[in-house]
Amino acid sequence: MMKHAWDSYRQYGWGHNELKPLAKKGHSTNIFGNSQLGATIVDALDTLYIMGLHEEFKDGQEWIEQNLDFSINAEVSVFEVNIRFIGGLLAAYYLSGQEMFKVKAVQLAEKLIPAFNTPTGIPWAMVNLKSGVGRNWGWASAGSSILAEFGTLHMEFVHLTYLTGNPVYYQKVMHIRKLLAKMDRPNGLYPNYLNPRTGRWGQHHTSLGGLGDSFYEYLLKAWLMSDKTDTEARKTYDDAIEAIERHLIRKSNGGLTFIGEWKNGHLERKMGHLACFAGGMFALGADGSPDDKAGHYLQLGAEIAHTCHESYDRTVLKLGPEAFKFDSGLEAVAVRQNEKYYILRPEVIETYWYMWRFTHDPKYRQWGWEAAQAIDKYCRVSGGFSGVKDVYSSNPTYDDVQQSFFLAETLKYLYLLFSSDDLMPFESWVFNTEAHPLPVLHLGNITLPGMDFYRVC
Ligand code: DMJ
Repeated sequence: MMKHAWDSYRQYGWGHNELKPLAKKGHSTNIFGNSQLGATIVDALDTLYIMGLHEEFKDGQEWIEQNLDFSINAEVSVFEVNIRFIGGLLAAYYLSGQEMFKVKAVQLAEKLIPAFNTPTGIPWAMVNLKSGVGRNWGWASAGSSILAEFGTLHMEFVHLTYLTGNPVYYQKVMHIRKLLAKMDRPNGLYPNYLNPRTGRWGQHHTSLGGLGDSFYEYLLKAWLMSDKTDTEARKTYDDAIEAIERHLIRKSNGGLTFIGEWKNGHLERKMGHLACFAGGMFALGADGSPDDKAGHYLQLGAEIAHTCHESYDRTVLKLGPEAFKFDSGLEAVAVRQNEKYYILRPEVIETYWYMWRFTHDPKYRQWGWEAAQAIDKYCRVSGGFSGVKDVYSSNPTYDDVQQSFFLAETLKYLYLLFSSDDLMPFESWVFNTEAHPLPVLHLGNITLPGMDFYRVC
């Protein structure tokens, strides 16, 4: 499947950000600006490496060496470029040892730094790579920045400081952490919106799915990546998850545990496909959780995995919808037409993989295999893989996009699910939110440059 996805992109979309597998031409969205940054190449590199597809990796490396240039007039998403490009380049560097990847990652990071020029230091959602001018999405509440966007920079930025000795990256993300720590949280929950001019929360919406998800993931992973020395991150994660469990996690009448969305004091009984990643996160965070709750969190991870599997199993295509409800007799099914699509997302398979590593219960491989077969049956077309618009229709139409995260995440997690545990072991690697592996930093007594800055402030 990886060969088909890559070869198709190589043939029809090379250098474009993504591929339109039916039209057989390049594709891009506004997260990458009006640019041809080869997002699929950068996102796929480490998957190719891990799978031993070295010729393809070399091909991608050459393209990056010769063509990837960030001095362009393009307005890009700071979050997306960080998790896909900086994450992808850093992982390619750590796996292959090729300095060029590190150099490109640092060049790109320099282009993102102007996004932090706001009155609070909370970055804008978008930045123009040439002018450095930043702004926020028009749709975000009251000009706010998004929690899952400004809260998903930590892993990559700590590595940038570690690799370059330049304290700036570390200081930028630690500043965000300190600012959040000082703020009041309604019911202990972090709202998804924060205004970077005023430093005030926007609408009080909280989600473990879209707009919130990877903020929580990065708290846990900051701790793991620091060889469990960043106890401040761990404590912040534990407190946040406790509040989420109290206010957002419920059991349906049919016994399915789900994660709802908190909207101005009201729980919406709807779970997004994106929130399914949390099963894996709970399992990953079980060890080290307070008050001997490791068993509880592993169980919670298993329950979320089960619910998300049900969301796949209750469809015609055996692929999960974008969002599913737990209301008026309906359980784990999408209601609205515009929530019935599947765009090759990885989160459910990601959770199967973490659950497999921690339990070795064969049902996770079984479920992963079902998903792989369904993707191959319903999403494979002659020009690659496409998302589908309705997982409840036996005759679905295609969206004609091969997302770069399909190669970065979905296929990587599937491969790892069927590999032995000593491939990319958790003792040595932590995966960023785009599934790019970064090594655990065994710093011992060494402090990162910039840490002192925060000690004295
Ligand atoms: C990916 O880009 C990342 O996993 C992100 O954190 C959330 N969504 C997509 C895939 O669904």
